Amino acid sequence: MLRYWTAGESHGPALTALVDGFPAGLTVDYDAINSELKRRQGGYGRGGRQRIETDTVTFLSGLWQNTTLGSPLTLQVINRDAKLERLEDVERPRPGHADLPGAIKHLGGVRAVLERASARETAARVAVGGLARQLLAAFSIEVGGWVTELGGVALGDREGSLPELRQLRDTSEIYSLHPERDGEVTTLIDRVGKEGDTLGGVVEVRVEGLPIGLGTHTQWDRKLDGQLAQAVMAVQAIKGVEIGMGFETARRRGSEVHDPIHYAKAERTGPMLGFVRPTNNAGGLEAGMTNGQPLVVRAAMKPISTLRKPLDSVNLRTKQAEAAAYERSDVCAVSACSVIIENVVAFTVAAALVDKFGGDSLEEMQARWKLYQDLAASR
Ligand code: EPS
Repeated sequence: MLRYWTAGESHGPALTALVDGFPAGLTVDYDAINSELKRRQGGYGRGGRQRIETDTVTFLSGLWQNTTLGSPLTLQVINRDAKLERLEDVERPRPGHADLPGAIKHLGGVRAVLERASARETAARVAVGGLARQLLAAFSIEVGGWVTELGGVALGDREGSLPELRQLRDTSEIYSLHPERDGEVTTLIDRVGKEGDTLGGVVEVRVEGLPIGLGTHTQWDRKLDGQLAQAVMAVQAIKGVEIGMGFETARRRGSEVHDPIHYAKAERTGPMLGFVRPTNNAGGLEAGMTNGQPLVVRAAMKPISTLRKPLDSVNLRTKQAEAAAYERSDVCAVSACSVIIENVVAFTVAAALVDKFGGDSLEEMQARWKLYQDLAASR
């Protein structure tokens, strides 16, 4: 079983992740992980913290000569703004943040909660995803993510191969597939920021090259759609997750939703084993299993809850009405969110790959992948 946990506070010495069950034999490309970390720090609307940090990954365990050993990996991202010991507590909880429920739950202060609840923690998750996608790449599985909506401005999708779409996205300041509309959105972010407010949006992640049969229909907690929903929903500020046509399926008839099955003999050696589908409303998942089509996951991010023009709150000590606390923050982190969702989806898919093909070594996984493809094609 491939799994991970993270540890670390936003202004503590470092964020770490412990990855367990990663196969032996993968030579790690540090630059590829660091480039995901850098992208996570970017996007229009970020606050002052990103000018302080330069996130890079260090491995503290699990590698020998840059190659995975099959033993637990420890990944570390240093916090330059490691000022936790000097920071004061917060008395006026921010609506929408972990402040109020966390302080009551732990019978303590707000600082103790917000430091861990902070989205800074996602740097560790991106580092782990940056590693996981290297395992996926060894099976020619590719991942890409972008912003499809920001602050109510619908930007939408685009046709094209994943490398083309990623290249296009990288020319956009807000990581969308419509860089020609960046100006419209950055003007909106500037205006809302000046008004002391924040903006959310929708991000989309696509995974291509998946075989039929990752995940399972047999048990609820191993259904891949359920695992993806959990991983994505567990990212800070996410309020909704969709797979494929998602909520829109509820408004349509069955005949307009389900993807017909055709057979094309010429494609029988491809990933679909000849069972081609003219549409992909299922978003690559049927009954908790991949069906050979591209996986499509979307997530809705709420606006950041730290507002420069704060909402009503209550002083936890005096119980008097006061405005919520404001600390340096972002106006909009939807672009960063697209990087985070891309990487948590990559990890979840990599875990399903390890589940199907075994986790001891990359070499064994690749042999079992080939055996499975041959057996499935011979049916
Ligand atoms: C965050 C508050 C801000 C954000 C932070 C998330 O941090 P700071 O208080 O240090 O300015 O910048 O996001 C990051 C640090 C990051 O790297 O993404 C919060 O309260 O969630």
